[in-house]
Amino acid sequence: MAEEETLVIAKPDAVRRGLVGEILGRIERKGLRVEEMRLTRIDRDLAERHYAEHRDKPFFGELVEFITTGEVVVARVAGERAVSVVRPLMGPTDPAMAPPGTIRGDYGTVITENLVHGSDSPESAKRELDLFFG
Ligand code: 3AN
Repeated sequence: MAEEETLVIAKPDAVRRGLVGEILGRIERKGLRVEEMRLTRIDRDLAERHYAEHRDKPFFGELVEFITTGEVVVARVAGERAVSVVRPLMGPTDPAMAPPGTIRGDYGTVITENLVHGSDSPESAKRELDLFFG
């Protein structure tokens, strides 16, 4: 058994479009648990810390801009291999290329507005969970 925790964020596009239940429902039906969650707004400072690894990327400004445009739902999700299990449920970063059956593949077309964030490693998960729930 490899019980893990990961951070899931339903991004502002998901909240605006009423897709929070759909996103968290898919994660729950897969067999993971939502252990803590809240509707919140991410301010610029927190967004820049959360996305620190992308600071030098050309899309950094757009990324921070978008995640701060509206309310998000942040969730602490736990279960067997939770970090690895959430990623394929989300689908690839670009929704236009994401296969049907994934969250991004079923609901998105625009790379910035890709509905959901999930930590990409156990180390990122720990850092991100500390930022949002520490
Ligand atoms: P993922 O969310 O699939 O782990 P990352 O960590 O590579 O993707 O990128 C973080 C976020 O940055 C993505 N969720 C997406 O919103 C944005 N992003 C990544 N690549 C691009 C890009 N080429 N152009 C615009 N935004 C991007």
